Amino acid sequence: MPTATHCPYCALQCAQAVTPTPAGGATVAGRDFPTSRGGMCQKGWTSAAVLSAPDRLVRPLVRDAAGDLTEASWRDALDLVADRLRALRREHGADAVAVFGGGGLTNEKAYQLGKFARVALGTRTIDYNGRFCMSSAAAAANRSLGLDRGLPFPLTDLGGADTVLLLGSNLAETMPPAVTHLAEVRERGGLLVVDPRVSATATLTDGGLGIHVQPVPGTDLAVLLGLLHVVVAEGLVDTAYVADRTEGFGEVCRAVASWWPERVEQVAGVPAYQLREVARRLAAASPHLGGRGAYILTGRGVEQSSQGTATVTAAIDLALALGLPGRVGSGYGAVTGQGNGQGGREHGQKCDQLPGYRSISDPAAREHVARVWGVPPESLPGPGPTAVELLHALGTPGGPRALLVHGSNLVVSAPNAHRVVDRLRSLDLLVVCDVVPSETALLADVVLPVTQWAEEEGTITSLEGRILRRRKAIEPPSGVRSELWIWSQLASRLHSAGTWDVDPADVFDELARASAGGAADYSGLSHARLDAELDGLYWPCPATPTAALDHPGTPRVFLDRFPTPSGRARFVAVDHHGPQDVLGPDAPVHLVTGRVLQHYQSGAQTRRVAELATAQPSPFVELHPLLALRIGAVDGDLVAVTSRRGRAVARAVVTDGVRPDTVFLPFHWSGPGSANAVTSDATDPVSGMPEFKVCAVDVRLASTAAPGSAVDGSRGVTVPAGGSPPPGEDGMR
Ligand SMILES: Nc1nc2c(c(=O)[nH]1)N[C@H]1C(S)=C(S)[C@@H](COP(=O)(O)OP(=O)(O)OC[C@H]3O[C@@H](n4cnc5c(=O)[nH]c(N)nc54)[C@H](O)[C@@H]3O)O[C@H]1N2
Ligand SMILES: Nc1nc2c(c(=O)[nH]1)N[C@H]1C(S)=C(S)[C@@H](COP(=O)(O)OP(=O)(O)OC[C@H]3O[C@@H](n4cnc5c(=O)[nH]c(N)nc54)[C@H](O)[C@@H]3O)O[C@H]1N2
Ligand code: SF4
Ligand SMILES: [Mo]
Repeated sequence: MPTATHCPYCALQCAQAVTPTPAGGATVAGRDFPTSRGGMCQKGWTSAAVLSAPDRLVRPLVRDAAGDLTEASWRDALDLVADRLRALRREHGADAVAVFGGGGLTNEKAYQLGKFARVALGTRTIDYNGRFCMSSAAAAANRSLGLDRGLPFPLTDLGGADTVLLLGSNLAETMPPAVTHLAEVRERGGLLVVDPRVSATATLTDGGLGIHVQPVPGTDLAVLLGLLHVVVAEGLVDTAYVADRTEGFGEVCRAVASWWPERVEQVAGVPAYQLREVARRLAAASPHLGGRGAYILTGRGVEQSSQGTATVTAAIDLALALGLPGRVGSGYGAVTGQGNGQGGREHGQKCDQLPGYRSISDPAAREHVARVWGVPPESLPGPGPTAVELLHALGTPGGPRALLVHGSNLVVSAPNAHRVVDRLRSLDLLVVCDVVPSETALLADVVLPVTQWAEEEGTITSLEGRILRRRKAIEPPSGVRSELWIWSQLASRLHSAGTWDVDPADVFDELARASAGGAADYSGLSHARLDAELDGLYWPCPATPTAALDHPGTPRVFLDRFPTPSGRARFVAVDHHGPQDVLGPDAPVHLVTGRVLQHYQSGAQTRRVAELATAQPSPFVELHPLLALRIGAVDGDLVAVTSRRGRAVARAVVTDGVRPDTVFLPFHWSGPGSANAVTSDATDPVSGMPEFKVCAVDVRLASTAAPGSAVDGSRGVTVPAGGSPPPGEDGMR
């Protein structure tokens, strides 16, 4: 019997039917669902292969005296971790133990990890890879709209609009099945794509189906200020909406006055006539001028910047001026990335947050959550450092001495990777929970093999804020354990207060209680209720006095009011400065980074799937024919991309799909082709988001460049091959 579940990878959470095979693996088929419409991308179709990766971790590994990772029993591995955590805590204080989580963890795990950090470890030092992903969009939406739900409307609503403006999102490669929801908009000629590359998504505008705007990398904020300038100058503002539903427009009006299109053209390289055309198209699609509706959506291309929060703020300001948010058929949204990128940012993995999207600095929130956890509110630590600050502090005087990693492959995915590897190596204790020997796991002192995706029960909150059941379809290898079990074991060894459930349904019930009354309220939900609702339910979904009147969930938020103190959305004035890593004679070319269809993130999972690895076997760099000519490179040559921090060597793909002043490098690989050896770890002052997308580089043939060093996790490691673990003691392995 197939089990109804959802894809292990991105936030679209395509619906799957997973059937176990007699050999211990599984087959995966598409299943009808509103967002994926039965479809999947190549990663989804091949996702079962990760379950039986040849080097799947099936036993705990502990680094021995010779420096090799060798097998250990669960009892020994957990005793070792607990003993060392206790000692470090005694010597250096609770904050010396740091935790790094992931947006791929289920809601149950994300919640329990936040609780484990605050209650069992008592540390404030916790953050997660969502800082690299959703933090700018979240910070801007919270500030301007009072709430951060990536898409505050169902994805299927897009089909009814005249225009969709996609800012720095390559949906056609990062969520291919979602492109079906743009079909009607394209038929109306209304797809507007802003990307410095001719991405797969930009080509969807070809043939009169829309407009591709190709700015200089890192100048989107100027483009948005220019668009709002045109809207104001040409009298296209929805004045009734601005008066009824917003505040602060006057200041924004003044701020955009100096961003006339010809000035934007100078800064961003976008023709003034094109800016006017885009602004007019958006306005004509807006309801107040009789249009069917317009959407403005942001992706990582504009968010992963040192002015990411400001850029999203400008996108929201533009949407507010046109009267889009909180109207059926129009709106602003951020396209959330990781499988549980939405739920993973609601329940306490963030450094300043408690479950239900509550602030850890809010006395009432601390009181409520502490009661659910059975601990005194004053025992909860305060806010900690954001991800990049946390990573930079590792092993420094006064910084954390230990790090626990759950669901992130930092060595490949964190910015300025050489610095990160350096910091990881300086730790007294690195513990990594993973399903495969990722580059980060290979650096660890202790590696704990965990269950994944189709091997466990749980819930995921998709990019629309829709809570879905992830179900167990196959038995995990006998040596692996769920992270819920690992935390309960460690909590008991650390003599922690509180209860540590291991059944995901029980953990969900506790999460629901902890979230009650918060912005992301799940208190009306349970695994049982979600099992009865095959398409899931949207939050907020609060508990009601009687089950007969269950709350139906909230597909569209903001329809009546914005959850700000005044009930109005806030215009916030911002200004453009540009990326922090500026071009110079040593680094005259823009590097932009991003994704390809076949690989997921650090590639830890997809590089292990034969079909995907064959389709995209190695790192490559896209460069324009003019730049290729200048450095004497042809297709397939090895090219060195060098920044002020490091370099990557990758195969040249010569294409006029990038600007002559820009190269593109995907970040899915480690070793000599690691994009993050090159990227900048400058961060956004509001969100802490690193400037992944744009930095300054020198580009030349590898044979003529100075030698560099590769980023990888090797530390003289021997990883035992997978297989059945030896019998353990007391049922523990
Ligand atoms: N295939 C695949 N799909 C994925 C993932 C994956 O790793 N692989 N990851 C998932 C996750 S976690 C995320 S966050 C999403 C990300 O989804 P997207 O945001 O769609 O993905 P990216 O490729 O990171 O960036 C999108 C585009 O930004 C452009 N860009 C770069 N610099 C700039 C700039 O300065 N301005 C503008 N306007 N655009 C710029 C790039 O050229 C790229 O085409 O994808 C999800 N889906
Ligand atoms: N240059 C550049 N760098 C980027 C980006 C970019 O656009 N450009 N994008 C950034 C973004 S948006 C993101 S989201 C990050 C993502 O980058 P990472 O945080 O590295 O994310 P993944 O590669 O998904 O790593 C997840 C790890 O968890 C493991 N895993 C899977 N399931 C489980 C589980 O249930 N429990 C545990 N413990 N482990 C599990 C996987 O095997 C894998 O090793 O990369 C960021 N880095
Ligand atoms: S689009 Fe995302 S959720 Fe859908 S199959 Fe591909 S990776 Fe999985
Ligand atoms: Mo992401």
